[in-house]
Amino acid sequence: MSLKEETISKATLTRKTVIAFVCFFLFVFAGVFSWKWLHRQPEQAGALKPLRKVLNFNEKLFSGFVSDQHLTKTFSPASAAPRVRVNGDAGLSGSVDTANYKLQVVRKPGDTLSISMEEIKALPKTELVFDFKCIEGWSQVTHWGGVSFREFAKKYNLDWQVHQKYTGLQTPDNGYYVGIDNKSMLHPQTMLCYEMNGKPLPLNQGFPLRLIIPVKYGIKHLKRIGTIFFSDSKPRDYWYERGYDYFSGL
Ligand SMILES: Nc1nc2c(c(=O)[nH]1)N[C@H]1C(S)=C(S)[C@@H](COP(=O)(O)O)O[C@H]1N2
Ligand SMILES: [Mo]
Repeated sequence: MSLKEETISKATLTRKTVIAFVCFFLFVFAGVFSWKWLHRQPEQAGALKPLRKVLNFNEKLFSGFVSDQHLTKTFSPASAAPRVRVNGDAGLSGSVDTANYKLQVVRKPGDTLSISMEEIKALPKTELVFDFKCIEGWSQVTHWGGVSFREFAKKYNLDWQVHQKYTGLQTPDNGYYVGIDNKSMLHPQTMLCYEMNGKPLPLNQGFPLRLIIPVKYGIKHLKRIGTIFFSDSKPRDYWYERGYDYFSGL
């Protein structure tokens, strides 16, 4: 292939140069203008409204991919980290009244089940070793044990409850709270977890009971569950209120 040199007139050169400069300044202007416009927009749940709209659109798109057939990759217990990273302590201040701890499950307003840890531990136990991912950018292979939420819901006849769109979970002091779509709650690997590396959960990692939900980022794995409830509208969510994605799926 030979490159052909082309001679153009001075007028053409001037015209092309002018067009290039006009385009350049138009793009800069459009960029600055869009940026200013964006920052004049009102906030919705901690995020500027147009950005929140994008997050909501992504949620619609990606929630279609949550499926019982897609299991999180699992590892051998030997490959789990012996020292598990601790992150986030909202809702964990204060002590737990271990002797009297009961999980509260609101079947409907005014009808709440109180379930002891003994009752929860009597249910079939499952274990999971998987790569736990935090939205801040770290991940770690960790080993958890508990009862699958599906199994738990079946045992306590929460049938029509889990057919509502969402489950809400909160710490006993309401300091941390999450809302999760029930398709993800009923994923076969989602569990109410009471063990880490074969031992009871440490206090700062959710003792006596936490959520492990591998189809979601760490922010949804609520530590120290006080109350569980169900609803067709989105339950309030700690990080959503601070501008993060509600769905936070993987
Ligand atoms: N109660 C409570 N649960 C929480 C948090 C928190 O601040 N409070 N932080 C979340 C976040 S951001 C992450 S990454 C995981 C971390 O779990 P770990 O401390 O066991 O590693 O817990 C989640 N659950
Ligand atoms: Mo996180």
